[in-house]
Amino acid sequence: MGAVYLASLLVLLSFVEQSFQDKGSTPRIKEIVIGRCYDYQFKKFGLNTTTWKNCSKIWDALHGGFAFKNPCNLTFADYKPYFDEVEMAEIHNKSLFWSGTYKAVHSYSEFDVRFTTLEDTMAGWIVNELTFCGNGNLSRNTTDGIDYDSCPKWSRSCDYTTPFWGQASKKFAEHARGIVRVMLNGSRVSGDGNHIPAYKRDSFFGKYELPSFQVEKITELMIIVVHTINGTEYEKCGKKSIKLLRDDAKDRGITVSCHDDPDDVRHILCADHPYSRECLFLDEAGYRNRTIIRDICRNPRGLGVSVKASLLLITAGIMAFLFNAGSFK
Ligand code: NFD
Repeated sequence: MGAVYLASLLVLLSFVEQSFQDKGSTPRIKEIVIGRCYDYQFKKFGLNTTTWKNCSKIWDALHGGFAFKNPCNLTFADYKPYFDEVEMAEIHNKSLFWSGTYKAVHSYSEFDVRFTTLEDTMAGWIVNELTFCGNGNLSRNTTDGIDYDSCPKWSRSCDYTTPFWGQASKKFAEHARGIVRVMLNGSRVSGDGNHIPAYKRDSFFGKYELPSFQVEKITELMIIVVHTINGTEYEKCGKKSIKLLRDDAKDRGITVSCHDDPDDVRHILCADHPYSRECLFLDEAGYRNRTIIRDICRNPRGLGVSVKASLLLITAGIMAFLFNAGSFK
């Protein structure tokens, strides 16, 4: 009898543990969404409000997708009105995908300046980092149908974020054209320090983005592998899961190139670690493995030439001015 009681208790505890997490929907989500929606359009399209979309309509479409519903029963169809309302344009040679590199990728893209991530599109920008779920038991008379107390913890039987983010990922990939980039983490570790593959077929990138590329409209998949500064390099181009990605992309007929810690990415990541070996561009033996900085700073002959050229130009300018001033008298 005791054993049966204990077993039931364990099942109940695991159910509670699986079904709920502490965090509920983001407070004031309606105001945040409408504010972000107008702010995005103001930044993108300027003051010409005639081109702006109606953000209350966008909120209604998003809210209608999950409010008053059991979050575990959502499907892609629930959020279709939101994606129809927001729309998405084709992205030529600028789309940037990522897996396990959230912080690095957004420093690199710089809100659409260099590259465009899903979070830089209107569909992703509006809700990025917000939590939202509904609850089928909430009253239609006294509540807005949003559960602010708790949203389900992820489990295979209740994956309430995929109907939104899986669909956003799919749409984003469908709109990529020309060169597409993906930034992967060659030093990826879990919370308890164990190595995680840089590319996983069951990640959003592997499951919804790679399979949704319009292959005939993609000229190249550029894989960018970054490594944690001062961290362990578990994976590099052509090895382990990065080789698997190359093979998966090639099987789809996509041309692939791969780059380990390219300089432009390294310069950005190094802003936070200026004195580490990688950021001083020193190799394992302590030798500088690049010459750009030394060439500019330590070339007195080059500097002398440019100073002389500037002096000559200034002198010529003064003489021309004096000559003109004289001829106008
Ligand atoms: P990641 P990824 N269940 O770093 N995207 O390839 C739940 F609930 O491993 C953007 O999977 O890379 N959450 C966003 C999960 C979200 C699960 C999703 C899971 N099984 C996808 N797996 C976004 N902006 O929030 C992962 N997550 C969560 C697009 C996890 O919390 C982007 O265009 C992590 O914060 C990008 O190219 C986030 O999803 C690619 O898919 C990303 O996990 C990144 O998805």
